[in-house]
Amino acid sequence: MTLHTRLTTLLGIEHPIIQGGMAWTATAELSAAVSNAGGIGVIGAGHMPTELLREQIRLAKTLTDRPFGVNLMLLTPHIDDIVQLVLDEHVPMVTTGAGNPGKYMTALKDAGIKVIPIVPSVALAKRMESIGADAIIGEGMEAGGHIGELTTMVLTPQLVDAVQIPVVAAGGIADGRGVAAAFALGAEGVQVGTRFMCAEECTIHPAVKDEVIKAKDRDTIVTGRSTGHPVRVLKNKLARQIMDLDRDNKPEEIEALGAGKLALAMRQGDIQMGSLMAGQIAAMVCSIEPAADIVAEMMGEAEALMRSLSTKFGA
Ligand code: TUI
Repeated sequence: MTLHTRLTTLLGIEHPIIQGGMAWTATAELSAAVSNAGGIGVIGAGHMPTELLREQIRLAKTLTDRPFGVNLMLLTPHIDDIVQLVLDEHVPMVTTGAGNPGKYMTALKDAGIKVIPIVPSVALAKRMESIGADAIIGEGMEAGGHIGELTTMVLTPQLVDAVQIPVVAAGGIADGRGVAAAFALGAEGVQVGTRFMCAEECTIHPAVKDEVIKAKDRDTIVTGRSTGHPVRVLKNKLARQIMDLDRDNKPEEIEALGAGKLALAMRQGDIQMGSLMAGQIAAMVCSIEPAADIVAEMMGEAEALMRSLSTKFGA
């Protein structure tokens, strides 16, 4: 059995796994490794300067012949330049996060780019389908980084019922059980972020990988609710300081304190004052492995599990 779905056909990939386009984390090296493994890697543009992203895209093209993507983080002030760059570089696919990509949809589609918005709600999913999205990623609040309000378990089947385009489940998925569960809910693919933080090819600071591996079930927290942009992170000194400011309802001070802190963690390895964005499933990420092993293990487990479930419960 291989899990071929409308998503694998749409993207021309072997396995229905999208690697989360994590800012300062999902670099060309990781993305190319996931694409080479038969999933699709996604470079996280985040707040990256345009020229650096251009280098990353070109590096990915040297590391893989397979399709890869770029995640457009819509809150970044120079997002217009970033969109122009992905058009100029003929990136095969984009995911979008932290906003509504409607303004860019026509230009991206006209360039032949597959557009897969990440949505936290049914309403936004329907809007995205109506303006031509190729698929949607429904991200539950188990995920790391900027999140919505609904869980993956609750969001995924509602999206599947609400739209005709393929639905990809995200948030809380790091092994074959998560993949099989997503398929049971009607998803045609999964997006995986936190587990790929601990891929060998992921270039984040090793101290952050250690924190993910050490994390237990209750070690993440949602900070910054008062800013309107809640963010799930591993608990550390920065997270406690932001929680204090949240309690005192000081969103401007949170924005100021948070600036630059993701790169401080991921690139410089400051695990106390850096922003350790990671999902709840960090608790189940226990080792550093090549991206190809992660993809093969997750898909193998999912296929075996689905087979054994149908034996156990099938007619
Ligand atoms: O985008 C993400 N995760 C992210 S982005 C990021 S960088 C950042 N740093 C600090 C504050 C905010 C962002 C770190 N992690 N995931 C995809 C995602 N998108 N999750 C939720 C959403 C979302 C939320 C609201 C998408 C659309 C949306 O629409 C609002 C609207 O305009 O309708």
